[in-house]
Amino acid sequence: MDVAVRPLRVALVGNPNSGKTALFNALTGAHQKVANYAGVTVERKEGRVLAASGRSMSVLDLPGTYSLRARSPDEEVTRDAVLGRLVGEAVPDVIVAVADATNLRLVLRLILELKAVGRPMVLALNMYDIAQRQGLRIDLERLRAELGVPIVTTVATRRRGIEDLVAEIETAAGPGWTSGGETWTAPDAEAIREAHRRAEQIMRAAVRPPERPDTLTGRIDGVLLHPVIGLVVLMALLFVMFQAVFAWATPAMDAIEAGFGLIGAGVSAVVPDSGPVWPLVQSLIVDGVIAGVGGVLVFLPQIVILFAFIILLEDFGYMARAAFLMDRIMGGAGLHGRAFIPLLSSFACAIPGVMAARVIDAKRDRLTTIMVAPLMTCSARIPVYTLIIGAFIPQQTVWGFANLQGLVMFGLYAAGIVSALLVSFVIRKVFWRGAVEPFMMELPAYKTPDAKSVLLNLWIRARIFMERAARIILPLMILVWAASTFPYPPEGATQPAIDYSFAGMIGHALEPIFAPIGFNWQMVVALVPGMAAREVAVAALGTVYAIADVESAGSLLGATLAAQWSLATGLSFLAWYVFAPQCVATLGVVKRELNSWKWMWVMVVYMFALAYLASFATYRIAVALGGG
Ligand SMILES: Nc1nc2c(ncn2[C@@H]2O[C@H](COP(=O)(O)OP(=O)(O)OP(=O)(O)O)[C@@H](O)[C@H]2O)c(=O)[nH]1
Ligand SMILES: [Mg+2]
Repeated sequence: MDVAVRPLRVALVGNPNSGKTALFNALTGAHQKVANYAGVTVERKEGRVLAASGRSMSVLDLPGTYSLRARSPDEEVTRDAVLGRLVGEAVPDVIVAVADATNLRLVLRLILELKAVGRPMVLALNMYDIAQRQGLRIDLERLRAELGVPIVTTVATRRRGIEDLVAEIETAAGPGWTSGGETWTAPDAEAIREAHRRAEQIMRAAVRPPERPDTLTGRIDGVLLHPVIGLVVLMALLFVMFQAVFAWATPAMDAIEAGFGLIGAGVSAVVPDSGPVWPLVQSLIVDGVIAGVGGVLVFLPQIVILFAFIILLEDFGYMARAAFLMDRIMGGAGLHGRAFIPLLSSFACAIPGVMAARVIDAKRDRLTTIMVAPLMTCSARIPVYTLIIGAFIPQQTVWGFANLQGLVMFGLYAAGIVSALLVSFVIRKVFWRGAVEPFMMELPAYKTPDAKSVLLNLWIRARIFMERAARIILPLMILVWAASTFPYPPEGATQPAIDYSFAGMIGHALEPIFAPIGFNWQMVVALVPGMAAREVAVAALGTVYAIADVESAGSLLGATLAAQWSLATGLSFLAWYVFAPQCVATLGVVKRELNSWKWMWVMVVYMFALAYLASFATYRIAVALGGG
């Protein structure tokens, strides 16, 4: 390729949690996920920068690693990117070693390894603001001399030092490029010891310990990592989170509902309701789009509140502590300590959760984690849970302070967590035995969350939710509406029109399978498109009931369900959604990550079996107790 037009290839390499992604975002204007724990990035991501000189650069953000001697799948990505082993990808022209300036010891060894690769290199001394605040003295000249690489100090989150870094990268690359695969051989034990010695020597020569060491982190940890107090704080945080999801979201949800109600009424008023086509158009808009998509968008405030909590805790640096606290319990259930972050990510969505399992190096531990990740309560379940809780659980205060609906929500999340622990315990017992690896996660220093970055993250979450509504839910709802409307009932039909439609036929055909767990045919109609994405079930229920019974159109779905379903049926539906693998996208990712159809099918079968059993038990018990 013509050297003059080919963009300069730059790879960001460094220890986990050193700010590579923050730097990548600052360089390229991307919005990749940044958070204060190790193992956030598990894939390579590429972005473009235009240097002031007009030269174009292609920047790679990579998973964090301590060494090129990779152990886990995410570290292999980094190693292969550095060595130019990725398919269709050449070796980088410049390696940017990203270092947390407050934590140089470990990264020096990595830098020495990277130097052995022989590419031009620049050291970005990131988190320089924290280093300065602590009074850490780094002799930059000395460090530069010892390492033999140019150094730029950066504060990625404040975009400080970015231009200098770009300029240094250009200088390091020189006018021309030499390409070709790199030969790098893993160092032997003696070479590793030598690198240790060299790193210690450089530390002593160039770094003076801080005048004000970070005692705050230690003091906070004394409380938050305490085996008893720490767990109490963790439980209290979760409790407050679910209370907030219910208590604070209500006004905003009411406003959104009222908004969609107004739009629906407006459409009904504007569109004539006579003629062969107009009533159909009106039904499509009011019963299909508004009852469906609006019925899901109503849950946006809850999603935002839940994520605000999660993002704040992540940025503060609490999540790694929660992982530490849970390690004993998770280890007892046969889960690797590093499974915590993948499982935590699954609260957003099982897909990033399954991918985050790449940080686990032991194959079996990774498999176990992936198999249970979809049991964690993803945000697509929130609309389903909230709808049913709102319809069947009274809005009342228990024990004088707790909101009962919030408690039930807490219980559903707990059910997901407990079942994940139980299933992994069984997987361990049935498929393999042996000790779980000891916990090895670095505890990051506490950081004050940055308001701008929190808001940006929140916005990204909200946008994902709304885009799903537009891309997945809207088209599916048009299908559901059509299937529920056509064919028209025959002359002289006695039942509601929907009974004669395709949807009605499918629902009635499958109803016997679901009757033992208390589901009626309308619910079965909702489950089928709900396989695409869980919240579609809520949208589909909205449409099915809107078409079946005009008076319940739009915002009153909860009230309709409360009138049409027994309490036992409502609870059974909740139990179904705790366990059922109602998401084809997750199954696709599981197949891809494990490279195995077999394990994907094992997941489908075990989750459906659990769902059916749990719903059956819930329904029967509720009926026996008088809830039928
Ligand atoms: N104060 C300060 N915080 C920073 C700076 N750079 C990054 N951070 C914060 O440090 C944490 C880690 O940043 P990331 O960019 O996610 O780190 P990473 O190296 O990509 O981490 P992995 O993907 O897990 O390897 C986040 O909470 C950032 O907001 C910095 O220069 N100063
Ligand atoms: Mg990252």
